[in-house]
This record gives sequence, structure tokens and C-alpha cells, in this order.
Amino acid sequence: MTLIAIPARISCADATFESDFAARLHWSADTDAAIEQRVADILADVRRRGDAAVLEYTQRFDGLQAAALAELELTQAELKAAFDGLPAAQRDALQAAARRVRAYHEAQKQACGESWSYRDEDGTLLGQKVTPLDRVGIYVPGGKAAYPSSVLMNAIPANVAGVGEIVMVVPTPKGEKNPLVLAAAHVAGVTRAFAIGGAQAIAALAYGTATVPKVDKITGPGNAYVASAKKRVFGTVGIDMIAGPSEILVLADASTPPEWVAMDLFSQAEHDELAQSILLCPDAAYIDAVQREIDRLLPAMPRAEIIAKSLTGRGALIHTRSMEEACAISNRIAPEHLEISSREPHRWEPLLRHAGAIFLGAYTSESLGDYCAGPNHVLPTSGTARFSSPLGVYDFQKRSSLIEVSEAGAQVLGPIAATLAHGEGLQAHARAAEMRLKP
Ligand code: HSO
Ligand code: ZN
Repeated sequence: MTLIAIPARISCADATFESDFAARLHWSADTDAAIEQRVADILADVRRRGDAAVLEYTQRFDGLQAAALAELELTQAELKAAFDGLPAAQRDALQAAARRVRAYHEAQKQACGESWSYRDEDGTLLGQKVTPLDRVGIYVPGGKAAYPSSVLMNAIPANVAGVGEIVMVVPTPKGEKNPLVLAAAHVAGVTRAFAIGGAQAIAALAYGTATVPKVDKITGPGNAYVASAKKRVFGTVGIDMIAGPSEILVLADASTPPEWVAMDLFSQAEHDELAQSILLCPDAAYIDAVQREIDRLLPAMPRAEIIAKSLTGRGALIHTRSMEEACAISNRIAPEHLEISSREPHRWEPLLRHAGAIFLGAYTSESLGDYCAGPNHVLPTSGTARFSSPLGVYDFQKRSSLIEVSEAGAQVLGPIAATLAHGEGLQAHARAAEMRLKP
């Protein structure tokens, strides 16, 4: 079978541009009513029957049997043994990645995760106190999307934030454990781990069972069942986001070797048939060259079929009239990952406002960011970068306002509050403010 991947070729100069563009970009997380119902039933059952229900679903869906849920806890010793058992190169790579991810998130905490306060002219103290969450749950998918790097990206910011307990759940169908996932948990500072997954694991974390502790927030990606369960438990606990398929947008000025760009497009396409890879470039000959590299490189890729489906179904090579126009279109897309593959990345970066992560210059392949550059790889997808941000230390913290009104301050604030309180018809509010006024 010859594999072909022909991303749509779209030109901004064409009259059909807007409709071509809209047709390519659209993606929606269709919620399947049958899945929704099953998830609702599982959540209710775990809430009612706790451990027993989790055990039953784990047996049914993962083919994993245990007499008690406690048997499915992965001990710290087991996580460490998984780490110790890895080939040295993998151990070193995990540690090197973890060190860089930790350093980045420590800097992030310093820059935007500390408490602050000031005193106004009346000596009143105003501020914000930042505290870590007590306990969080991290969902790690099993099977084909089991990414140890995602364990680092979820657990390290939680650890840096100072979260007291980080509880990881990971499905282990038929009891087959992924040693790299367990080793990553060891390196990232996961405190407890359970070999459970699916909606039942989300329910256990959200409601707590005799064995699984109830958490305050759940982060991490998962399949449709997990996504639906996370949406349903939101409110009982916090959640991070509901991630869609991975996306990469490459903005190219034709100065990067076209094979690098082709491989970068593959790098997100290989995640998922629904992943989206887009090239925006003002040079038609360069777009031809990238297409030739796609054709040349694809057959040797182990995941060629997934890549071909993704590129053919959702990919696009977009010919723009200028780099400025390419930037404007990128802003409309608000991609998860944006590569500025240009000789002058800093010229274009100020024009780019909506993206989960921005990779500047030809040497910054998105894949370096996925594993080890330092910033988080859990990023807003499907255009949500218009209003949301990468997973970070701030997602594992909360803020409390601090107010300490001085006696002098009470004389200034009292009449203002009382006037507004009277206007709202709230006498007790007004009196509480007025009682503190000096006669
Ligand atoms: N690009 C993915 C993260 C990932 N890549 C994990 C490789 N492993 C979502 O941003
Ligand atoms: Zn990736």
C-alpha cells in the first residue's frame, strides 16, 4: 500500500479561502449520549459503593482482579524499583527532563505564584495570600497514549506549588504496568499511586473511597469516558481542562530546511488521526518543497498511517500573501503549539497573541518542548488559547484575599460602605460599618 498524505492546499488569495479555512478548522468534542449515560451511572455507583464498585469496574474494563482495592496501590518502593530497573539512558533522560521542567516551574512560581500585599495611605493592609492545594489527583492514560512525559508535566508543577499529596491513577489493563510511567511518578514526586483508570478512577478521586483519598482537583488527559467524568465531577473538585487533539501550526518564512518542517508537522500528526498540523507560508515554492518532503519521509515513519490520516483529513498547507497575513491567520486559529520557523522570529512574535506555546526559530522543534525544554506541555487546544493558559504552578494554588483595615481606614471606608449598604436595603451591613466610626 502506498501511503499518501496530502494536506489541503489553501490560498489566501482564493475567493473560496474563508469556506476552505472554516471547513478545515472545525473540530468539536462531540459528546456521545451513550457514553454520558454510562459515565453518570459509574460515578453514582462509585459514590454509593466506594471501593467495591471501583474494584468491579476495574475487573470488568481492565481485566484486573484484586480482593481489595488496597492491593492495587502502587507503593513508593514499586515506583522506585521501576526507576531503578530502567536502562541508564532512560533514567538519565527522565531526570534531565524533570530537572529542567522543575527549574522552569520554580521560576514561574517566583514570578506569579507568591503572596503579595501593600498598605494604603490609612495603614490598611490589602493583599493576596497564595496557598497550595492540599491534595490533587493526576490521571495518566494507559494504552497507546501512556506518556511518561505527561506524568512529569502534571506532577512537577503540583510538587513545586507545594501540594501536600499528589495521587496518581493509571489504568493497567491485565496488570501490565508501564515502567516508564511508574519511574516518572517516582522522579516527579507523586505521593500515592493506584492502578485504576477510567470514569471509576475519576469518581474515586472526586468522592473518595475507603482506600482512595478524596482530592481537591483532578488534572491530566484521558479518553472520552475520562473527559466526560471530569466534566461531571467539576464543582465537587476542580479540573484542569478538557483537552482536544494535539495541534501544531508552523509559520515559515522559507528559511528552515523543508524536511525539518515536514517532520515537525508529522510530530503532532503522529499523536492522533484527529490531530491537526498546519503550515502557513508566503512562499509557494517552499510549500511545494515541504509537500515533497512529506511524500519522501512518510513511508519510513512507524506511525505513517496515523500521520497520513491526520494530514489528509485535518492538515493544511496555507499560502499567505505575506508573513503579516500568516500571523493574522495564526491568531484566528489560536493553536496549541505555534512554531515561528523564521530567521527573524522576534520580528513576528509581537504580532502573535493567541497560542498555547510559541517556539521561536528553526532550532526550536516543538518536540523539545514536549519533553524537556522546561515549559509545560499541557496546553490549551481547539482555539481555547484565546482565553486560557498552559498548565502551571498556578493551577495547583489558590488565592485568598487579605484585608486588615486600620482604625483610621475604618473611618474612611465606613461611610462609603454604609451609603452603599443603605442603597441595597441591607441594614446590618450599614450598621456594622457605622459602629466602627468614631463619634
Ligand atoms: N504534544 C503532546 C504532548 C506529548 N508529546 C507527550 C509527546 N509526548 C500534547 O501537547
Ligand atoms: Zn507531542
